[in-house]
Amino acid sequence: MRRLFAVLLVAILGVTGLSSPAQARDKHRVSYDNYSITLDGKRVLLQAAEFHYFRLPSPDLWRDVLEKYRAAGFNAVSIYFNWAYHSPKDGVYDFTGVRDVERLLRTAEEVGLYVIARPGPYINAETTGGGFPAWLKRVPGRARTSAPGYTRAYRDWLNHINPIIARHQVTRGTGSVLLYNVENEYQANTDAQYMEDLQTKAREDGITVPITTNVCCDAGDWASTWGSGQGAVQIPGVDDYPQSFDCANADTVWGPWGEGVTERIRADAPGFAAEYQSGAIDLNDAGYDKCRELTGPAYMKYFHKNNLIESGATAFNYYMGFGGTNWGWLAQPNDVYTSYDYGAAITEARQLTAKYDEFKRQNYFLRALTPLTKTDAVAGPASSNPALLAKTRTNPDTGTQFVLLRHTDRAALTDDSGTLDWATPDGRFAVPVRLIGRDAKVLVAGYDLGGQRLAWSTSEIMTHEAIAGRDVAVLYGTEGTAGATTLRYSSKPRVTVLDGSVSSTFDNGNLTLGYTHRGLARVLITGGGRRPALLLIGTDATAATFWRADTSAGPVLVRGTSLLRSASVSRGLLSLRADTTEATPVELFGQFGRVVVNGRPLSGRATSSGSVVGVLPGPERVTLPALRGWTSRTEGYEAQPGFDDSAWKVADAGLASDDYGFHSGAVWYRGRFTATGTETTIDTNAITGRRGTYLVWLNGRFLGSAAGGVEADAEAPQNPDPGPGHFAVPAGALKPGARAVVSVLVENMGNNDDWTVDDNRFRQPRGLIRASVGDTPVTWRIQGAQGGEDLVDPARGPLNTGGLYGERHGWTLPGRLDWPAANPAVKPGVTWFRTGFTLDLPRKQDTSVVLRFPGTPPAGQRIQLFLNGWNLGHYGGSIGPQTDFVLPAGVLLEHGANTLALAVVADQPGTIAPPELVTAGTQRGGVTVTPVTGR
Ligand code: IPT
Repeated sequence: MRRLFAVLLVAILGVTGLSSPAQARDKHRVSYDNYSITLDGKRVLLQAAEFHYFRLPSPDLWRDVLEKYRAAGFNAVSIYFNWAYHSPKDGVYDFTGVRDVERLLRTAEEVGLYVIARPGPYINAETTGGGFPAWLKRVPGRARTSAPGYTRAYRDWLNHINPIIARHQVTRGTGSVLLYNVENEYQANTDAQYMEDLQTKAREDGITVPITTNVCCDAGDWASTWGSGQGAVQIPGVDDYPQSFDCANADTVWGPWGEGVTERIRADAPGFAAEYQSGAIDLNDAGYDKCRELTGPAYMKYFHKNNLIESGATAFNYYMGFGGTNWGWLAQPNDVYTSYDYGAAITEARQLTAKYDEFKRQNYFLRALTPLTKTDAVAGPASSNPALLAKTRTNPDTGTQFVLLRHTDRAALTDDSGTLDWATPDGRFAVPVRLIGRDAKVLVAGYDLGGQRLAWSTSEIMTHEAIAGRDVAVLYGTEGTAGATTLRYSSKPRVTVLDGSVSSTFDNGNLTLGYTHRGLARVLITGGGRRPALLLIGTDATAATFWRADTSAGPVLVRGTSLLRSASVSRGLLSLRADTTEATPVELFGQFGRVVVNGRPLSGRATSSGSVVGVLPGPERVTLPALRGWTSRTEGYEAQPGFDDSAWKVADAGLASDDYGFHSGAVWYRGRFTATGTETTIDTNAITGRRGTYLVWLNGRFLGSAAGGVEADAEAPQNPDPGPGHFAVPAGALKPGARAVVSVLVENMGNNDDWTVDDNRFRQPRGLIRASVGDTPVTWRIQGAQGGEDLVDPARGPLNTGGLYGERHGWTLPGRLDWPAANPAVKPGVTWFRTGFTLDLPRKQDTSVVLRFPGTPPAGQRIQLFLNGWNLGHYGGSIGPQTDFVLPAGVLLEHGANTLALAVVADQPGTIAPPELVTAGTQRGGVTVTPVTGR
């Protein structure tokens, strides 16, 4: 009965968007209409970036990244919750240590970010199994449907994750979760009941915020089904990846997947770009710098702004803001390698890029220009030059106009000028404009800019703040181009040009300023019947030097630091937490007396701009130790005929490793048989996922290796021979009647995702799927990670280690082992290298350390690197182009002894080129990072 009621309730909710009775108890009310989401009746423009806590195993660094999101002007973070990351075994869940999502949600709230919570159950995200735990492979019933086995399993996950999310909802007044996302790109599927059940379950578990889902690719098909029918969500969102994932061709690609205009699925809900491309997976091993170029500032200017005005969407989530690391066996191997840097605005090493600056310029604008939360498309100004297009939206209440200026031909690279015949709310103007190449600008007219009235401007507005009784506005335009701004005054105001070259005319109430965008011009306007205004008119680059933050004494603008984390004012004392990459002048606009930055007093002097300037110190020099004292040890015991495998599981029900609870990384097989003497080949087949391999021995003798199969190809799902290997039995190796042992080491690379559902792709087996020695019967035993699903190391979790001998015997772990000095030569098989290094990095400074391997990743070697027991990467020619591996602080002990272990699986003789430690950046400031103990 309760269930029926809930189903009815969701059906009603789904259709009308009304709030549920549960909300009657809520402290805050989240609602929406066709324009925007509202919080307690106030319109919100939701500007989120995606963040994956499971790709950053250091909870203190979650704060670092989220503070960087906030500082860029994002007001929200979108988070997938990864079922596989929390559940090693059916019924077993862990939410502690690096899995403490309660702490994550608390941090998001403290930092001031709303949360879009995305618990799946299916998440995709290039994670192993698309977020499905590997044990789910053995649960019958098609995943992502109403099949009973799957339903029981996913409900258990939701039983665990939903209450955590529920506790942190905005509606409860105890958190910042604003939206709840069910499933992921479910468009290829048809089980509406399942989509409905997920929502019913969420409501039963206390979710009262609006429910959304992210719809892929061809949203139009969904409008009829998911927009209104059974399973429809309240606020459907759409995923747009206009630049594709062709990073190798970053310099020529321009919108092969369309204009990226977010389609609207429901007329009663706001447009929501649930995933809007901001980076890419590196499908063709071009390296993430190329992905960053593919989705760089030029792309962001054109596509983001075009989407804003074309779609009128008011909720956005950029995928990714920071990508992070596929540490351990987290990756879905077919599309990604260890780094999930994604070419995002913040690099995997947590450094800010030119994309970050562009986000800041755009985000600050979206935040400041509140009329953007409610706009209708209208006919815009006519352009005198047909090469230039002016698309317009207006706020029906304020009349404010937002004019998108772009090239008519989106691919045009030309430099074009023209005049807009612009009927603004403040009169009709002939406005000269210019656009160079694939740029786009959102120009504003008819806007109450604080206490000023902006008639129009050909500069873009970054932000404006009411500070100490005057308006401080930051405007910007393309370096070297002309700009003009018209403001309205009842009488002629006094215009003082404090810096730069700016002309002014006053005519008929219109004060028009003319200038060229260059450096930073400063214009003070007083009188004219309004409170004073300070216009700071810059270029893209100078605008990006500004940061804003709110304090109890009003907003502050800070210029010159490399980051502003937070600001607060107490009894006139302004305290800033800010980072610097070098000693730098800093300028502060705000209402305060004394200033401390990172706890140290700043001695400043007042300027004619009404600001305070001072100088901040930069970081201390960092020298990292050379990695010396390597020791090494060869394993391969399992290949020896006499090895005691009596404790191993007997593989008498097929060979697939998941069936025995071995889900990550290496798996050993040992097959015993009595030879007839006539055997000539050992024929095998293994599925590892892309980039995997397997090695075969006979009685301790290495026979060779083969590439593991993928079987992820939708076109050939039944491929009967995906990872074949044929190994000749050496002459005389098998005597008639003699006992023999074949040993196989399979390097599984993680599970496929299940993007299309209909082929149950995540279920494809891993490990050996076939092995025969002629017609001779063989009995097999199998060994993977120690303990299998019963984790011996729950802190590092289910995806950290596989079944190499050294992994099973603690060779990954911190401490000293009494090994001989390293011999850099490796033979086919597994060789381990270990060393230690002690760090004492400068305190109150954020140093990002990476482990760099020299040169191109070698063919024939696959190296897993463990730092203090944490598996932080896979390096090798057949794995990917990556040579730099981020060592996140927390896992990396910044003040103490660290242990580095490398497990080398070689399929041919070679030598190891040892890696070195390098810094990817160092800033004074940062967050305090405590060692990651896992508990
Ligand atoms: C979209 C997925 O929703 C997301 O999980 C991630 O996989 C992303 O792609 C690519 O990184 S799917 C869309 C590209 C069709």
